[in-house]
Amino acid sequence: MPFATRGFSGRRGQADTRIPPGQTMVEKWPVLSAGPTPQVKTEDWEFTVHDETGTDHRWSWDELLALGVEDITVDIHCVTHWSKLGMAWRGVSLDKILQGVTSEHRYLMAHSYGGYTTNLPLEDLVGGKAWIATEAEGEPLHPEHGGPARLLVPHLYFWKSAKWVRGLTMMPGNDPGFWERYGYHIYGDPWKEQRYR
Ligand SMILES: Nc1nc2c(c(=O)[nH]1)N[C@H]1C(S)=C(S)[C@@H](COP(=O)(O)O)O[C@H]1N2
Ligand SMILES: [Mo]
Repeated sequence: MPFATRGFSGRRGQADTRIPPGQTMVEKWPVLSAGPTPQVKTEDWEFTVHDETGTDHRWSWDELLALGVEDITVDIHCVTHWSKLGMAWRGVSLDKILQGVTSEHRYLMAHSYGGYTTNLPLEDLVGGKAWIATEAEGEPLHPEHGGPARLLVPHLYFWKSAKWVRGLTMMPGNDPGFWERYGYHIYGDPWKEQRYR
């Protein structure tokens, strides 16, 4: 092969199995926000889970971190066709948040400071698949990337990873969130190219 060294084709071969169809790898991390960046201080930050009994489960910043943080290395895939591989994150597993919540409902709406919403099935937030991320690439999450805390649901397109997340509401049905109402796919599996409806 005159146009590719063995090293190049080897690297590409490895990356191909990690890049979903229609995606292109990026090195720099783009910022995509539908509105202005909310400025939320950790001392004011609060995370709330609302269930159908009317009970609110609340965590302050310190209470969140006291649940235990873990390091996660994952690939992220944006519906606008970029993927960033091997990102180092730190955060609290949503298993730790949701284990204390009893609900008959099987869907959730994630709510953000600033008003963004996105819907998710409960089964996609438990089982070691989703986190409240507080750090990325070795630094506290920058405000433009959702700091102080955002959802991290790397097996779905990145619009499901709500920045500036402030809570979850249990829902009986799979109601659409912000982008889903504008025609984004209700679920968003990057491996099935579930971009739009
Ligand atoms: N609150 C909030 N969360 C959001 C968004 C947003 O506009 N507001 N954009 C989503 C989209 S479409 C993407 S691709 C990612 C972008 O995250 P980044 O800016 O850290 O790359 O955040 C998602 N979460
Ligand atoms: Mo996106």
